[in-house]
Amino acid sequence: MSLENLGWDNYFQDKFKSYLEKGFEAGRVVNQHKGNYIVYSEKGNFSGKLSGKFMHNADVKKDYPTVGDWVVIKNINDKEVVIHDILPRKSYFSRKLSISGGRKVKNGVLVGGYIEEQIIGSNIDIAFIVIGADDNFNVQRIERYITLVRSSKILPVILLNKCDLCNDISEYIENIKAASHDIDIHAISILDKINLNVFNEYLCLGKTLVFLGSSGVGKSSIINYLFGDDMQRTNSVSDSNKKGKHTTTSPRLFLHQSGCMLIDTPGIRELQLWADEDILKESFKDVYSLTEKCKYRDCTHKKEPGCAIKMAIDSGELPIKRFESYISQLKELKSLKESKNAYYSNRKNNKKI
Ligand SMILES: Nc1nc2c(ncn2[C@@H]2O[C@H](COP(=O)(O)OP(=O)(O)O)[C@@H](O)[C@H]2O)c(=O)[nH]1
Ligand SMILES: [Mg+2]
Ligand SMILES: [Zn+2]
Repeated sequence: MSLENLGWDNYFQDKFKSYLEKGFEAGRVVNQHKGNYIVYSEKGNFSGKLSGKFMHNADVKKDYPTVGDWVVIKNINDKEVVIHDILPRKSYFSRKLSISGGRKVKNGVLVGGYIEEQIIGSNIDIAFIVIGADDNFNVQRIERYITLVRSSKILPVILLNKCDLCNDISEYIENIKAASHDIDIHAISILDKINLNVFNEYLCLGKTLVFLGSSGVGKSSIINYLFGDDMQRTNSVSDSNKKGKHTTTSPRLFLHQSGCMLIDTPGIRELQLWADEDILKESFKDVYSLTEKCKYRDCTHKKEPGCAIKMAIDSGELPIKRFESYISQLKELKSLKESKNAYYSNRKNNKKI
């Protein structure tokens, strides 16, 4: 297995230079569970543990290796490696993890308590936001995933799965389009094998793709389909049920025969955003550009004269639900900013993140 097949490129080569001189090797984390890592390198698959120095310096969750990370390793034997460092992440996405301690829901936003940034995956090129064309369909959730992916500088692509369940998908597509604008949308059905050749254009050598979405939308079914009978051979550490199919308990990276890597994630029950509010200029470009047309710079879009938002809602140009999503995410991200300040200042050694 060459490093290029695992997604290695000039960026990582450059970051790795000083380690190479010291005799270290590079590997990619494909799975982790309670301090045990599975690492792929040119020499094969290894079980990895963190070095003592690494653990001493690590402070918050974000400092620890995550699925997709390139790590600096040394072999101890033909099965085990020690992980000494993480190469800087090219991209990663995280969610806010609320750790108990006085947290409560205020105006629909979780506030208070101790928070942490939890990285779900790193060094990713494309994120598939998977949605089911069924009762679980929820535009607000799609809007949250879009903000999350956009703020990670990863290319979002929307997959509307389970199209076999409805006769007319145009309404679904329209609702998604109003929330996603220029993002590519593909309607598919894994069950009835509809439109599954869309994957061909995304499965490219060295690229890392992640599947996101609520539990039950079909992420693992898509991965099972893409691997066909190769699943067992391709990833011997995969969780499997009795039928030999893979199920998901934690994010996990799989090597696909096309030379790309796929990360399956378990459904995120509580998708709390971790992003800067500026990202809404991208994920809510339509709403944001309207706010710039309001007569007053500090318009609250409630009853000011010359409010472009109000006019757009009245004329039907801007769905009120879309505006409400924008306001709710803005509120959430502003409140996150305050908690983040406390989070950063509490860090051991005041390390820079
Ligand atoms: N009707 C229909 N059901 C599907 C389709 N794809 C997946 N499912 C079903 O949806 C359920 C959840 O699928 P799974 O892949 O485990 O979802 P995940 O939680 O997102 O990984 C399973 O019972 C699948 O058989 C589809 O295209 N159409
Ligand atoms: Mg799954
Ligand atoms: Zn206004």
